[in-house]
Amino acid sequence: MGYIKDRFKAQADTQIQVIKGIIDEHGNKELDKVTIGQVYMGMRGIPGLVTETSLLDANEGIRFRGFSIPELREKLPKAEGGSEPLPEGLFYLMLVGEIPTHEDVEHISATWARRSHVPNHVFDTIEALPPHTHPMTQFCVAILSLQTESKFAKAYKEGISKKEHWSYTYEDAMTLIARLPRIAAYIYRRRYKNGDHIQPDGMLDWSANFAHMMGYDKDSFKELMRLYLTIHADHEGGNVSAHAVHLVGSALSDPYLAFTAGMTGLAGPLHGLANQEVIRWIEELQKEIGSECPTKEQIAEYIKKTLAEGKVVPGYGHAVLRQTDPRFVAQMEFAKKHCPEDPVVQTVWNVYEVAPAILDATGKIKNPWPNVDAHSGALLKHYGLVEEEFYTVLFGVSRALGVLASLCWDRALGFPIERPKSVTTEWVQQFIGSGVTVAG
Ligand code: CMX
Repeated sequence: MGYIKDRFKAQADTQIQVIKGIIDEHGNKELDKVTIGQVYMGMRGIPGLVTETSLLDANEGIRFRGFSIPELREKLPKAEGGSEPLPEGLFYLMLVGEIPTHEDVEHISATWARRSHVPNHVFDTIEALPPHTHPMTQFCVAILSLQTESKFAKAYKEGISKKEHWSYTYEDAMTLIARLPRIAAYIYRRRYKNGDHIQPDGMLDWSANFAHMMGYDKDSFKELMRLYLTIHADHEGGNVSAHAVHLVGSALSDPYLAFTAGMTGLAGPLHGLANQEVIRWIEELQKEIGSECPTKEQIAEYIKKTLAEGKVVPGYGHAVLRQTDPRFVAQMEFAKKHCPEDPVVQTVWNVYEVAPAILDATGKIKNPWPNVDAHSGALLKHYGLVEEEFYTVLFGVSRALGVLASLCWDRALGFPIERPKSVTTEWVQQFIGSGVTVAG
């Protein structure tokens, strides 16, 4: 067993005792009240699951094991000569609960490089899809086809003790994460670069190798990838992609099946696909105005038009956050350093200056501030990665780190199958005792 796996197991064993104590002593304590409004409106704010890897504060933003994004950018190990955190380090932090050393991070990079070989049938499966298939669909299909490699599924079939579930889940998680960049890069080159594929470079870290396989070898793009793959990794457990992985995983579906569920959820425009939608929205705005850099007044008019047409302004709003997303801020800081003059970046910043007041004035949008997706496309486009349909795949590669670390925790802590109670409106009406009946 690798030493990081040992460390994870030791942490999990301690946590099992902590949780046992909490349930024994406080298991009947009421955590919160659930309102009928919450039941109808997407279960907002109901504390209903435990996710150990990160916690979201509505005003402060995400903290990974207690560390904010600015703290992670400062404390996590970096590539030689680089200034952005290595996502390998964040994975270690989410898994083990401590800031890793350089050696720990190098160990993970090397492990993932060693496990990155993707079997040919996965490429054959991708090739069976029409080339114009949306990259997120290709990504989901490819991950499913990789399920043949699941050590968990094989061991379960052979009959293993519940106590061993975590170990096979861990192995699958490590292998799946190791292979995702190759799969994603393959889809990118197939769809947009005439299938002119680039072989991996096993000497590079996970993000740099991903950038390399997509065809982007500039150092600052590799830095962007390290930042990007770090900040998109996790956003506590209730968001669609994380929750889907947890839910499907709770049925003991193996990590490949569970992760695919998360990715099909990430592919929705109100979740991860918003990064594609943001760039489309900006391009349509530029086209309509006839300028690369529309003025703030023109942007304001376009936002009002979007709202009047009954559409959402992509990249703005959030189900939990009530402030500017620190992931937006981190990308803004990166852009200030590397490409402050870029017209799309400038437009993103100008939207940021005018959109919140307009969205707030509607009186119904609870969070008028930008989320992570409002900025990411502008940075990618700056480096020539202009194919916005691919953006959510990048988000997905990063999200694997958080949701698969969480799945390891779910299995190590022995969480049961998830099965909340649902009710009918008739039940609600009886509960209220109003006697209201449905018209007609
Ligand atoms: N533009 C227009 N209307 C918006 C809006 C936006 N950016 N954000 C919220 N609203 C609307 C909602 O559609 C809802 O309208 P109705 O009452 O007519 O149904 C109303 O405002 C209240 O919504 P809310 O409580 O403020 O927001 P929700 O928790 O329901 O939804 C989210 C959150 C993210 C889906 C929503 O803000 C949205 O659609 N934003 C645009 C898409 C986006 O950027 N998604 C990415 C989120 C981050 C991520 O997961 O990657």
